[in-house]
Amino acid sequence: MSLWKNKAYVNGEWVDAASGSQFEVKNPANGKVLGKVPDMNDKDTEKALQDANIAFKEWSKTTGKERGIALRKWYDLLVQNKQALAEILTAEAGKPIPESLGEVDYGNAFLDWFAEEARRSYGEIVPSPVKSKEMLLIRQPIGVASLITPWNFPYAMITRKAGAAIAAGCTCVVKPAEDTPYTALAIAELAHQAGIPKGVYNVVTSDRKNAPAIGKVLSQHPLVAGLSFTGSTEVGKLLYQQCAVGVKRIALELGGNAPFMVFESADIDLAIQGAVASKFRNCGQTCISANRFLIHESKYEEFISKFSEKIKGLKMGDGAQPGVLVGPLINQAQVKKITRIVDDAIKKGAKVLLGGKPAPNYGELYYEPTLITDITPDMDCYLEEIFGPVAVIIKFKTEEEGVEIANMTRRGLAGYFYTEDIRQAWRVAKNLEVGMVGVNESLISAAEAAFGGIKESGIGREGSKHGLDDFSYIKYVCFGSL
Ligand code: TXE
Repeated sequence: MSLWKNKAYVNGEWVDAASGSQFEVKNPANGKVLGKVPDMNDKDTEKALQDANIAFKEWSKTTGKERGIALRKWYDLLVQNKQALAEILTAEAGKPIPESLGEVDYGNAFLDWFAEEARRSYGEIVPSPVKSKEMLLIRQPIGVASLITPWNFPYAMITRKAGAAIAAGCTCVVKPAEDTPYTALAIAELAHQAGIPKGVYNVVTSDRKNAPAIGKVLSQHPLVAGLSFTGSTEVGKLLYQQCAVGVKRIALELGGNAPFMVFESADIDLAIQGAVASKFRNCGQTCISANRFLIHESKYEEFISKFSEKIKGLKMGDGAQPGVLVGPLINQAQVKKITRIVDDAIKKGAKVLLGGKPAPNYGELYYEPTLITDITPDMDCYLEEIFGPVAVIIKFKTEEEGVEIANMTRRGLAGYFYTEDIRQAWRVAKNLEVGMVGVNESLISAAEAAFGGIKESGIGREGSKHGLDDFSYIKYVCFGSL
């Protein structure tokens, strides 16, 4: 059966919007319409929440082992359908096929991980201060979870959240990004085939214009216990406020402004390899992508010259074509954003060494891999998450100065640095104001590790044993007169 589904998935059924409205989804590589899916609204979302709430009554009574078995069946089907899932992902998100295959592996790892963690949701027996009482702390699922996901990792952001929610005993309503609903629906088809009970995993699709109304329901409806969101800081802050009204749980992953530092003793070839992977993966549209390259003055010229050579060799094009390493941006809004950020830097005195403009010969949504130097703190590229194939380089003289520059941002998701000095490695790892650090490594994500940020990059951790925390609460049970 095809994994391309043109309907939303609610309560185990494939459904249209009650209004019958649909919206088009396009392939960013060539602008071709991939199909139409339901343009749902707040009322459709409310119905999904009600179904999820009914399902919660049964699902929350299952054992961790039973939930693990269910997740494992789903995982097995996702693994078997890896190629087809990656093709859907590339068609709607534009990333090269090898990257999509990597994302499917990465995303599946969360179901694998949480299938096991479901059985390890331990509580505690607390030594009582008095003989007449026994005290226990047990973990319980919070209830119905709202999951709002972005387009840059349309597969893994869903499995990372839904895997944790379902393992904890919650049911969920997912609202995928308007650019990439097909991946979410393909995952739903395989949930269905795997026998995930109706109402446990629901997908509500909508165009951008309905997202605010749906977001309001998903953060404020009385049946919602908590919300997990990955996306922009702007929308994250809004959802945080909305969740505050009903004192709902919230987990936010809001992107970063990662420093990528190269110190005096660094293995420069290793650093270049890491720099290319970190910056140009998914055309730079990754929340943990290197945003500012901070290079020690002793390595500056060498880094720029070697990095430039690598960038020149990156093949741009449709991610479905073999050998392509840099695909299109996701939509016009992102092209405009990148153009604004680069133009602002140029206007304020930055020097463009490579690229620096859109690449319309390839298609409407392509932007040339870009390298810019002479960056100053007043430039947008210094302060903002770039989210495109644009590398900006800053020179520093001392470790202290480098770390200070690295921390001069309101964001704190990931940070990377390259050094062969073990004392420096420990110092800098502790001093960077981020939630995740790569030391001589730029690909750090794993289901086993805790993913998340500090400052305005968000709250909560996904993956690892902490991944269940946002979807469970601790209940204190006191037995008297035993
Ligand atoms: O994000 P939005 P956009 C950053 C990145 C990018 C910028 C803008 O810097 O350039 O954000 O991207 C849904 N209530 N990241 O505009 O709007 C939307 O439908 C509820 C970083 O695409 O935040 C989609 O499902 N939901 C990031 C999701 O929010 C709303 C990933 C993300 O879209 C909503 C993506 C509302 N009012 C962008 N408005 C990361 N952390 O990796 C929109 N949405």
